[in-house]
Amino acid sequence: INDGWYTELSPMWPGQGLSLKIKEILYRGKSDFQDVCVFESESMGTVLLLDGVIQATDRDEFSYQEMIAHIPMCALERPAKKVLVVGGGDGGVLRELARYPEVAEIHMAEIDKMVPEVSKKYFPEMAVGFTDPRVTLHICDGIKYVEDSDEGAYDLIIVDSSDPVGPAEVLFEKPFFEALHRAVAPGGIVCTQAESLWLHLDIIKALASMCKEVFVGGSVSYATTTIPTYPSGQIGMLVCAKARAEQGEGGTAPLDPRIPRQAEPGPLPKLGVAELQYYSHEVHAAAFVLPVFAKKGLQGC
Ligand code: AAT
Repeated sequence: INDGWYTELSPMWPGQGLSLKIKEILYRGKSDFQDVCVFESESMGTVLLLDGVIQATDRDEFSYQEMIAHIPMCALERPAKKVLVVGGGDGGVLRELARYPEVAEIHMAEIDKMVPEVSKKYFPEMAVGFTDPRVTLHICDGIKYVEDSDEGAYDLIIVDSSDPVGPAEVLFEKPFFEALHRAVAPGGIVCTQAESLWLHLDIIKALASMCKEVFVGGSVSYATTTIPTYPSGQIGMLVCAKARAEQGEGGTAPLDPRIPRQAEPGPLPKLGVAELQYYSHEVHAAAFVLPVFAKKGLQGC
């Protein structure tokens, strides 16, 4: 924070840093896990930082939150009934899941209780997700929560995690993915935040190969979205489908997540959830089409 400007610096994107002009700092605190800061920016609305890294801004959060929720939800063959969100303490992904009437239970495992508290105060449009009666919030380490879950307990698990420096480091390692694979039902999906093609092709490649080792008989695909306030303006997710239980013909073919199978979800006036702003079935299919350098870079993993 310098001369009224904030610059996002991290060893994960050396030599570059997005700058935003600050109107007013609204909150600065230190939780047991990270520095938490909220400021009003001149161009992007209210901004949430964890350890100095942008997690969400009013202006563009819908891109990431809609895509990480609706791509897997719409790719599933049957509507999800039980969903787990790991991380995601701002509530934005919960808001997106709330759009689906078929969902019966939404569990969240967020490590830091300060994130939902701050979000409820400064980001009402994201935190509205917490007011859905189907949501249960557990404050605990995501890996512990997933390891303690019953086998096949969830139709979908969304890992809305911060970058692999700090408390989220474990969420990028193999033991966590083995636990996720166990906790998701056959034919279900695990969808995790998977960083930027421009900056982290090596991380994505390693993550995708590891997921392929874990999701034997299933499928692993990278989907991309644009978002101006994440590093290099782009982020993606790995969509990992668990092999289906054998059920006769076609039962063993892995799910192709590029095909949307469930209807686009609508608004939810009761909770104050507006129309979708980014996701559509057209955008869903296009998200899996990668530029040549990325397709080449991820080949064979
Ligand atoms: N939807 C906003 C985007 C995020 S939030 C990431 C969340 O993951 C944070 O609330 C953080 O407290 C939580 N978190 C970190 N580690 C763990 C853990 N081990 N268990 C559970 N929750 C955890 C992601 C932004 C991506 C930024 C891209 N540069």
